[in-house]
Amino acid sequence: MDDNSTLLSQIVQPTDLHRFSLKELQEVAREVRAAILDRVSKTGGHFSSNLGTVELTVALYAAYHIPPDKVIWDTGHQAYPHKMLTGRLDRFDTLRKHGGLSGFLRREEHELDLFGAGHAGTAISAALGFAVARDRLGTEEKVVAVTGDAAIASGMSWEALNHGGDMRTDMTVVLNDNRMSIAPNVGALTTYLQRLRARPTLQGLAQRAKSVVERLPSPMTRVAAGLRHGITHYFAPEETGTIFEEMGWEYIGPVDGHDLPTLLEIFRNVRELSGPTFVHALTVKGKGYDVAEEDARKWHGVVPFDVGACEMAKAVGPVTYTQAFGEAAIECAEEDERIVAITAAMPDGTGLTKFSKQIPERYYDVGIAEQHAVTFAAGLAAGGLRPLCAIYSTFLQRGFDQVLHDVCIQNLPVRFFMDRAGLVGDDGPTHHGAFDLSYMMCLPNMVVAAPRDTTELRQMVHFAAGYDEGPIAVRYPRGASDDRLPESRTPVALGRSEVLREGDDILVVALGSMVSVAWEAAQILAAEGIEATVLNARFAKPLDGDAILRHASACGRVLTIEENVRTGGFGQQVLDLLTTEGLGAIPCRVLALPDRFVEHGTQPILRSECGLDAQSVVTAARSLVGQRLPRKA
Ligand SMILES: Cc1ncc(C[n+]2csc(CCOP(=O)(O)OP(=O)(O)O)c2C)c(N)n1
Repeated sequence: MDDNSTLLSQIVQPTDLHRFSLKELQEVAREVRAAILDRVSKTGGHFSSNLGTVELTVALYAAYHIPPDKVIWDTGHQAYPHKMLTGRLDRFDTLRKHGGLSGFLRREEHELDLFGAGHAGTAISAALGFAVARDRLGTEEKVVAVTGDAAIASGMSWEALNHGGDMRTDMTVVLNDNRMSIAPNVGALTTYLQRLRARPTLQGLAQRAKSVVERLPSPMTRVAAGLRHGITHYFAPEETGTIFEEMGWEYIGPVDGHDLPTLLEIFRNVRELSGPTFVHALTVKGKGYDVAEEDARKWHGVVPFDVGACEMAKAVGPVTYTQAFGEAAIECAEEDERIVAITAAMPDGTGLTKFSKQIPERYYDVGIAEQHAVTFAAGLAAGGLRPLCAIYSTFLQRGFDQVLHDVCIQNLPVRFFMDRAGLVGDDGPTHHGAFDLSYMMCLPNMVVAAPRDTTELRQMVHFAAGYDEGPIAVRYPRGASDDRLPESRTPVALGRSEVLREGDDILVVALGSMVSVAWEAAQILAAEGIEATVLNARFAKPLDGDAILRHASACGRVLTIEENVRTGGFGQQVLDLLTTEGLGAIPCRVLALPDRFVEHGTQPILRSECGLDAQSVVTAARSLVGQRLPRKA
């Protein structure tokens, strides 16, 4: 596929497609699909969603004039064809690698990544913004939002449809309906879209209209042929209006999203329309690669794989935090009938798939609806149940007001499990869980804990499940834990830390994923004659004030380390404690994520770049130990 003679390799911008014939465009689509297979099988990344958007993207980009026309993609994980048709094919070997192409959309990466994405449900709102800006600024380009059948179920998509349908703004929404979220899609809207899917496709109608036209006497033929286009593209006569039409959007569909000639004709016609238009395209996730079509869930995101063998390497290795949570959640539910589990469209990612199979009656997948998930959990708690609300750190950002207003003010016993806390790696800035300590610790009533490893996570899940006093959040990173830490275990108790090692020279207070880093640094320091006390904080809120103050005064120097932004984070709470309690003169250093968005790359690269590795702790500790101690009063 590196052959410069391919049509795809000649395309540097979407308008290059305009010079191709239909047959050549079909060849371009074939080449895009082959390139996805070739590149993603080597780099890993999002796979089946991208195989589903090939024809859609080629047809859109051939029918519209981009630029100045604008296509805004939702989430961005299905926009690899877009990247390939905007001159980035030759950089695909760097996909999701440090310094390479992002797996999502970034305005910094390309001028046709018009609106950054990574979280679902933003495209229709953003496109409406572009359309209104166009109208106010007096330009005439067309604006299209492409969204998925799971993303469109999110609240924000409906807020935007509601607004756009009422404003009558000229824009188009293309619904890429493959019936899948990452897992099978859920919800009443899915059932409704299913009913729309069952209607004859426009291609089917076109076929029917064609046969009617052909059977008409010849004088009628020309008139009828002229009408055929209108008949087939603007209504399905036997049906009532769709919900989209009721909301002010011209509904066009359903249309086979892999039928390039029809898609082209439809998009060329839609481009000539004005007002809010909604195109419903039916696609197949994983299209063109059999095993991915059969199991789009497994092939949603892939590690490098052997194309011929159609098989991904099985992940072998220690238990991940996600698995540990999933297993502990089941144990807790078996012990307490009141326990229910909630996910927002991430059963596999949060580890709840096993729970959903074993205890289906107490499992709720609410779709991409994090805000609802939180308030639903609050309602369940107020109603007497004990919800485990498992949402990635980054996606829970969506539900901040719900955590504050519905959970914390009412002090309800909702248990949050924030997977992917800290640096997640290849997904980059939209997905790093860099803020949850700050946004959870600032809330009255909220308890915040972070385990040092998967065994401690299990302990914390059990602790949280039995904590009836109010809300509690447990945050843990992507992947598996470091098992080099000492095996001795003490029970988890509210606001109590654990001393892993004692030394006189410096106190290192570490939280969660950073405990093993602190431990490793302490071994290096010991070899240099610097003895550190390593405290596994366990709770960021409430802090174990007694232990921190006691060891801080004994050691005379304090270093904190956490995988969260510095501002409003764990270290700042420790500094505040020391100052308030009269130990403000002790030399301290806070190691935390910087006040900037961290790019994508592997977790070890990013952690070391951000100064959150053992070497950085060693350097900081050496410098603190080298500082003169404050004179004793
Ligand atoms: C707010 C938010 N929650 C969850 C996710 C995780 N996520 C990424 S893609 C995806 C499924 C998207 O499905 P759909 O919109 O139908 O697109 P498809 O992949 O099927 O093309 C989910 C849940 C996310 N990106 N953003």
